[in-house]
Amino acid sequence: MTAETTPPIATREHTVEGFVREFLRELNFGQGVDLTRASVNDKYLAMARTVRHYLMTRWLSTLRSQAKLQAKSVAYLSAEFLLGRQLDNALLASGLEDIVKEGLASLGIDLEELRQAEIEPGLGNGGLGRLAACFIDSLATMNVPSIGYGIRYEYGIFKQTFVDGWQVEKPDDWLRLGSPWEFPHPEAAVKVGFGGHVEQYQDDDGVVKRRWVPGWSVLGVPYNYMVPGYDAGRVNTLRLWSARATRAFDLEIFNSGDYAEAVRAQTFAENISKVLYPEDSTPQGKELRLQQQYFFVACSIKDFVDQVLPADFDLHKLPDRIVFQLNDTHPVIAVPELMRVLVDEKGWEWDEAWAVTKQCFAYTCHTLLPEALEVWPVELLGRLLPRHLEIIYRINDEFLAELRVAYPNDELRVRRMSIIAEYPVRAVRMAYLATVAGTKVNGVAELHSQLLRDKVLDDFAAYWPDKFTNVTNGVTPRRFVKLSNPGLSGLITEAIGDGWVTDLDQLKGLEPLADDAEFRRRFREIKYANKQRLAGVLAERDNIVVNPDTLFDVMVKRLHEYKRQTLKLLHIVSLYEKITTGELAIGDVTPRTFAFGAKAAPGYVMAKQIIGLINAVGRTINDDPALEGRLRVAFPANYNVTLAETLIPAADLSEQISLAGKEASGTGNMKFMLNGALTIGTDDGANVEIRQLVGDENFFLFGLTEPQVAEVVERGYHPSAYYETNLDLRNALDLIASGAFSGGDRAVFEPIVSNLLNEDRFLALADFQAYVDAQARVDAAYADTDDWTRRAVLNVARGGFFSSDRSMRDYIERIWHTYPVAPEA
Ligand code: 26V
Repeated sequence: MTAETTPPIATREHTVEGFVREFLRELNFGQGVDLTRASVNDKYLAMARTVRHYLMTRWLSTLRSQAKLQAKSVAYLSAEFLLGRQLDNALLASGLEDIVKEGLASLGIDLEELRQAEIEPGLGNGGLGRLAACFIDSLATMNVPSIGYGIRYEYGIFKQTFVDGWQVEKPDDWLRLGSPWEFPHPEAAVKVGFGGHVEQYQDDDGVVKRRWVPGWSVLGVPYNYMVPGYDAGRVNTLRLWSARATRAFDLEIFNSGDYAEAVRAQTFAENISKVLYPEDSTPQGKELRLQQQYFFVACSIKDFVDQVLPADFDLHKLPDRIVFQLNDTHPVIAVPELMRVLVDEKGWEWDEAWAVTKQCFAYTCHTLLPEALEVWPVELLGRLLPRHLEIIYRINDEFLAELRVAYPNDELRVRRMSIIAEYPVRAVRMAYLATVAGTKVNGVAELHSQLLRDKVLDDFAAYWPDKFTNVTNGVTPRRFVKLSNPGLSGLITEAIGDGWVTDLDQLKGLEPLADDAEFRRRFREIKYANKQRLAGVLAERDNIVVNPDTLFDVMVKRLHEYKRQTLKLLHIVSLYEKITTGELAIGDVTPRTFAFGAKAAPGYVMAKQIIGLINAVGRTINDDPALEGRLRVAFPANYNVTLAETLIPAADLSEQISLAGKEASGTGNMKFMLNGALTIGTDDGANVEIRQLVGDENFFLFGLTEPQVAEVVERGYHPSAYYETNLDLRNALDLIASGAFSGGDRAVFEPIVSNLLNEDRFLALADFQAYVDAQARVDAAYADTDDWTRRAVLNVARGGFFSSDRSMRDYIERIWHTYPVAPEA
């Protein structure tokens, strides 16, 4: 279309009056209520839709310029996007905060109340899902053409409640009050097949070919979400798929007259996007999970090829137009799916299709735990996706043939590298498939990438050294500093201007201010106010009382043995034990609030036990008058993005205490640093880089290093030896075993104690003394309040590297080779 014939896009008036008018229109005509009778939810929905309208012009012009320019895009394929609340982010991106506040106030409405009405979309488990959300925020802000593809789970990560201190899960019905941020497009639904068989046939030229005849199919309905960049950049799209029964399903069964069966079939189809799997470390190998993976990936590829690309697009040029980034192995089935589309549907030769396919993918690995590496039994994959299994076999055959040429006398190595595992059952190793198909494979922090190369994927790194690279994770400063810490943001902006929000390296400019007493005083004041704010939230939300005058020592992350919440607990129990026995005078104890936030996978028995123990210890300590309130344990239930936004800015101390070599990166560690907490941590994941940047003197390092861990394990680890020789440790463990925290019942926490004494897979006992010593250094440092603040300022000043904008730049330069494209004015 020429400029003259390009249809106009509506705009909105950026004034208080304009906003009020739009808001009332939404309330009256959208919600169908009068202001005087409107519920909080009515007002929230009307306001959300109004704010959304203000972003629409940018969204439409982004889409328009993308259609016109056909610039190379990133498709971020992820089973999880842990978005957090949308309203604040949309207000920030649209620059409407002040207008909205004033406009609502003029109607007697409190913005804060409406903010609280939003239920966060918790469509992820933890770090991996939140990382995806940070990345799409950065891509939009940096004007990079991109689209996120994922699943619109009807139920996100479960809601955690505590009953007598034990975790009880409740469904997360996040859509119950309606979701104003999504745009459903049922008319654009795509069909996805499952099951059935593969048949052979002759094409018109008499060539023998194979094609898939699915046994059943479902529809994927796209729901679009705006991903607004900060400050007038692009508004990109996140497209989440929801499963529906096909019409054929309904009609067929309706015709057979079995109404109940028709409804059952519908339910069956819709189950696919019903619920997010809450296990984030031990894949259960569940059929429904594989259905989810194939479902969203098949929808996404079809969407991109049939809808996003112009009808006349030459698919041979696909690698110039798209890169599919595989967020862990969850979407890896996209590889055989693209092959199937090109070979079976488009009629390409195998080699031609493979040449294109292997240029279209890149793979990010997010773990090091062997048990977290996804493997799909051939039996299951063949039953659900028979054609894909054939394709995987052929990819593997050709790969192994290539290897036999490269390593003619090393059949052992060839077998090791096979995409198909033979033991304990024949199964497809998804990480290997991703590595074979991807142009690049990256880990998420320096140490992690190195361990991937040296251990997990060593054979592949030897064969393709250039394929492997590192991109250290990052977090979005918009949500995790600007929005969640307005006090600190204001102070920073006052000192160095507001460029840091999109160029976080500018925080460097704060460094000299670490030596400015007045700056430190104000910094401290802000931290104190954040603690007060948190205290208010915890009182209201969880009925938990905390004292802002104590050191806030915070550990928030999924509950997992490798992350070692028990190590922190042993420190707390040890302190308590010493106080009760009189070894330590209460007056000598640094007043601390030990905060935890953690969900355990519902089937992870040990993790749930640990939650029970943390709460039991907390109850005992919080109720013991002898402690004079100097020690408190605060474990608010249902830690989520929203709570993180008040917890992290209030922290003094960030606990990053995983066993070295186990935490791929961590991203909470970065959020704490940027909010002025000091880290106590092991040499693991991104902690390594944090410490390098902030300097040893501003980081409390402890514990075995990864090579030391490997050596200890190699020699044979005996946790009981630590129990025998370390009196403090023994006393702490004995106190737990005695039933002191379980009303005298010794059986309750026996499994935890005996696990630590006999197995202790993650060497908590080996690191106990080093950890306690590091905590003593924390106490000493904290005693000098002003110097602590100086170090906290340095943490902020040196944290710029951890912006997800920088991560995106790294992906763009080293993996994607895409370019920014600003939307049309
Ligand atoms: C695995 C599985 C297994 C099957 C069931 C569902 C499910 C869901 C998620 C996962 C992912 C586990 C890997 C993961 O979350 N890794 C984390 O990624 C963060 C971002 O890179 C990183 O900071 C954390 O260190 C890493 O543990």
